[in-house]
Amino acid sequence: MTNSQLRIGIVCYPTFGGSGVVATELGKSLASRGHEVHFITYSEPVRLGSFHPRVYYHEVEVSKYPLFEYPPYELVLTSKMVEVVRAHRLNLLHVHYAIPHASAAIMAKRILAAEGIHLPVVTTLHGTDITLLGKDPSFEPVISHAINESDCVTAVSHSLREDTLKLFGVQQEIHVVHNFVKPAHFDKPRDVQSRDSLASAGVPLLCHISNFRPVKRIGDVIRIFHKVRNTMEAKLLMVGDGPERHAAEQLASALQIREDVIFLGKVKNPIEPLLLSDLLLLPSETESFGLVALEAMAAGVPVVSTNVGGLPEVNVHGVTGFLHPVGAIEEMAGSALSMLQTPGTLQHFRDRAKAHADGFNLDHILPQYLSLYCPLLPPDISC
Ligand code: GMT
Repeated sequence: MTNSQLRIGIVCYPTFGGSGVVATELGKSLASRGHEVHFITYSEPVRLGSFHPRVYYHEVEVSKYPLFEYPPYELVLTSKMVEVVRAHRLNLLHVHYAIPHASAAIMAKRILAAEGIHLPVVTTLHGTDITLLGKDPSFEPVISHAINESDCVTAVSHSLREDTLKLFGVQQEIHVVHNFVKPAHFDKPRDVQSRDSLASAGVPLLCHISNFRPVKRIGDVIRIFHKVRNTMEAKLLMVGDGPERHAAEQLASALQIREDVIFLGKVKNPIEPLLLSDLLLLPSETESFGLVALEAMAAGVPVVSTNVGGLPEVNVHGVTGFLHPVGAIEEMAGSALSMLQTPGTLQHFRDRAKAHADGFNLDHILPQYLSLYCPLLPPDISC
């Protein structure tokens, strides 16, 4: 095998969601190992940051032609994939999230095949593409087709793999590759000034980070905190924004804890507020993995979460935090208090959370992706 580097296209949602974060960090890491990485998406991925050697960004711009009541994003994305593969002689396309990325990639693969260009497609399933959209019959045939026609399919947890097999007519093997963190991102001293601006010394700071969609059960976050607040002084940091924010603010007012709940809005890098926090609340209805739980743990922040989906593969009950059934507000508040009321106990959980997160170090996960890419690549590509 000679030393030709991989030229890979990565397609993802560029926004704050975990799938975009995972795709972006994976791409940056491949580039830092000498591979050429082309992001194809409708705006610059939020975690891309400044210039990185061997990283390129191709924007997908949808025409505003007046006849289009629904702009055909998937078609424009497909054409962009074809254009970038041709122009940069990509060896592989890795698409994150089934709809519309995997289906567009399969169409691009067909178009290129007609020109004699072989384009392997790796699809990573992230969660809501399967657990929410997958339940909608209007998407089922497209998602099944995209999964079956991909050259390799991965899911971010065993739980998501099981859900995919249950919900879709899938003949493909589905490989589990867990999400990851880069420990270097978390090796920062606590910014005491910022911490003091949120909560006085000795007052615990609880945190929730999400897109504030119904699936995150934002009302439960506020109710759990209310119970904690009834027992001890504490503050809650709400990071993110979305459809449930207004209701959450109203609930906090109704429960008379509004002044102890800080709604920060969207933050580009959630690691910063995590590094100031003492505990993460994640009472989601469903969570294929829960990247924010892993990021919290890597920041030395224990997690009180539900025991759904992939969360038990990340958060270990009684070790890195606690897991309870969906809606078990009393139990989740009790677990939070059991850690927060004794500083020694909290420190044990913090240490174990950080140690456990190291098992999800990008250095362990990247080789798993490379070993899946390798058999799909020409023999002269080093992987
Ligand atoms: O939470 C969402 O709805 C956004 C979605 C995304 O695109 O980031 O999150 C899913 O993918 C993440 C990255 O793999 C997982 O960590 C989240 O658990 C998953 N969300 C759900 O399953 C609800």
